[in-house]
Amino acid sequence: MAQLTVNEFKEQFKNMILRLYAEDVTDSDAHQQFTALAILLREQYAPNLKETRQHYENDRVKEAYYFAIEFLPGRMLQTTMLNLGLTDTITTGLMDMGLDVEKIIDAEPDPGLGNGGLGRLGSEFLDSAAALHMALNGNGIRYQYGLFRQMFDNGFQVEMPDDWLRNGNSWEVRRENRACLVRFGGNVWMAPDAFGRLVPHYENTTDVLAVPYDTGIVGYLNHTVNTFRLWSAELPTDPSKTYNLQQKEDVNEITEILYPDDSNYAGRLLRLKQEYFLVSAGVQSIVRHYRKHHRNLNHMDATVAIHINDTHPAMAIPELMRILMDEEFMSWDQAWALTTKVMSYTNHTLLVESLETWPVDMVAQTVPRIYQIIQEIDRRFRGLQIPVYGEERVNRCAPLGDGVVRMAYLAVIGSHSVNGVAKLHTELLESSVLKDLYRIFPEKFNNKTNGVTMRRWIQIANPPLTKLLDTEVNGDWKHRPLDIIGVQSFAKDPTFLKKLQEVKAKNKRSLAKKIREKLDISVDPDHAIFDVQIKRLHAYKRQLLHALYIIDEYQQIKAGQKLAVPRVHIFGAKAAPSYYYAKEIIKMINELAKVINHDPDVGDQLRVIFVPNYGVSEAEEIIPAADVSEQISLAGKEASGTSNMKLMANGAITLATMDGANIEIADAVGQDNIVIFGMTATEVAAYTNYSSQAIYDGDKHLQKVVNALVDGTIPNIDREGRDIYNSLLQYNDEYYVLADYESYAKAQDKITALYQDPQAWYQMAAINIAKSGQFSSDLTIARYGDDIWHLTRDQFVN
Ligand code: F58
Repeated sequence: MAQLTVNEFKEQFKNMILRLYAEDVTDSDAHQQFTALAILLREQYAPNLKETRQHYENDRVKEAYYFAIEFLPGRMLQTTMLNLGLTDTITTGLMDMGLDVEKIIDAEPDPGLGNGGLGRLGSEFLDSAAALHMALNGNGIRYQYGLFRQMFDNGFQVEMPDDWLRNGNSWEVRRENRACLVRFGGNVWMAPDAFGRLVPHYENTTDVLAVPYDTGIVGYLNHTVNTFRLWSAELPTDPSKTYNLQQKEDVNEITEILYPDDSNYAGRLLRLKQEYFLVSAGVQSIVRHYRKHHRNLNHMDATVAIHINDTHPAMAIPELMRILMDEEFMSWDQAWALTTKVMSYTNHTLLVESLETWPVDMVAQTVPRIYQIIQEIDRRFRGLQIPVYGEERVNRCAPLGDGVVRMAYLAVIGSHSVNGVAKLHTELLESSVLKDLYRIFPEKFNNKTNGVTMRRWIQIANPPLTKLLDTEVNGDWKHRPLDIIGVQSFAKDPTFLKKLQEVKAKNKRSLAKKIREKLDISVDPDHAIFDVQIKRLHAYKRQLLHALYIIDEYQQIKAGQKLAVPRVHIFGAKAAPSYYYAKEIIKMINELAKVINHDPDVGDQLRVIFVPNYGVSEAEEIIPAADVSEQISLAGKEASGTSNMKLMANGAITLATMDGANIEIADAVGQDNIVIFGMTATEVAAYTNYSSQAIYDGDKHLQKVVNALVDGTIPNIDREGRDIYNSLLQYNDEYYVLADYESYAKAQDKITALYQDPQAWYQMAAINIAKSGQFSSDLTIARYGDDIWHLTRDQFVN
């Protein structure tokens, strides 16, 4: 691709504004400028997108398709400029024209097509795969409304619709010529066709047109541009059919909204339809593409891998079976052998209540042919395994049981690879959640610890750190994430540590400025510790534990003590709209914030900031400014976590339980460079006689902290305070908050002590940055490619 000069860019940009809006640049607004830029960039990479596709096709490159019910791409302007190597050219050009670059960046809507970590991980993988020349395609749903926009009204979470497509989406290309029909409902029966082959016959089905919208995923400074495909549901275009308004609404509804559930899966018919819609459209288009160059599908596994990200796309297994048998006339055995070679599955949760199940009646009615195939998978699984493993075990782990389809079991049985997302998580899958299937298929199980893309989380989010690393660190950390280890040699160099401290101070000041502008709260970036907990609001993640410590600090101040170091506690968290308890925690923290932030006794010592509408863009502002990374889930509950990795890479010190990937972070940085507290997963599992009341009764200090929930210390939370108090005492504190409190408070005190020695603190920060390379999603995706999908890739990664 020819590189643009600044002048060429300015010329092209002005022309683009003129062509799109019939206006001069000077009259255009930030949104128009963003749109013009996006289209200009798309034109820049279009030839590479075409060539990448042709290369994959002509050279029979194996391609993997990552199916996920959600993705969280984040804004794409900066990543695209970075990956094309155009950041400097474009920012210089825009500034020359007197335009406000930051405003243009902010004009891009942040597509909230996911709930949290799972969706974000999918997008990080797409970015990393393109960087490594790996042929990885994303397949998801083009929700018209993303995850709700969170606002606070009187401290309560209020959910507003996220109409992210209101002004169109400049990155995507609609490809109606690649649309497919997805069949729902009706009746199906098997009968011979004209050639005497047993095939399904359908009547009264509802057919939905799946239209793909493709977005290019640009590889970092290389020529690869992969495809991220989102499907939208529409009425079929068959002119012989007419549809009434209701039918039109029923179809549109399928891709209208993203379910805003973070972990408790909602067993709703519409969700089931979304799942089948995604996999049917996706698998059909893969098969059609493959068929362009092959006479049959017999060796499809040589060039196609399909990845099921959590169980939501698990019907890809029976869907591929359906196509292979009903349309390609393969035998069951041949189709099954091929399907299991093509499919692989990642599990993202240890919460048993989050494992997806669907009532068999619902599945039978919504996707009757798929249900027949699941029944046959179940029948054959039982027939094969009962003689070896006995009826009891096989009953426990068969795809059908208790009147439901158990999606995780279906996914394991129909895949050749099953992975967890952190070492502990994979071990716990093997020993508990999936233990029966692990016994039967041990060879399928493997671990792939999550990772994060340093391009977004360092290069884009943290320019001052990027500059420091560029000038001080040998090697090519931007291409070889492990090279960031070079920072380690400066960990005892006072000049370097001073520079690192300045980087952090700068980022804290810009966050403080934004907090003042947006929330009208002043925080002290120069003296306070910025203590950050950003993740979905869930009881197991224990934002409550963090809040109790803030109450503790507040009580100390009210008792006339002075905090040794001022603190700014920063939260970002959405609660599922139906998750009542989580919303009560939000209300409580907001009211606590109000009291503390306005109490003259507090002065500058303590602030509580609850950043509304936490998402990818908010994370990019908060993470570079964090001193402390709160990763305080009850051990054994968090599959991996990924904010832990983003925060350590930005030099925050992790305050953590031994859960998820925190354990691997602790191993990497060593016990001196992380602050660990609380029970281990093994201790939690063994703690069967837990009494939160006994802990409360035996600890006067803790009593005072917990009582603040109900004694009026925090106004306006009569109901919420009481409910939370009861969850801790009356309902025996399901997530062991009180059990871990003392240890947590001590760990927080340790943070305060460490922070008072800047040299020691920034030495820890330096080690964290140095060791963050191993958590790059470039490395993670390379392992998926090597071990699971068998893709080729650039060797240019450690
Ligand atoms: C998260 N899951 C895990 N689920 O909780 C986290 O530990 C892990 O790091 C991350 O996946 C990536 O592996 C998660 O984000 C969801 O958001 C689902 C969305 C669909 C409904 C069920 C929850």
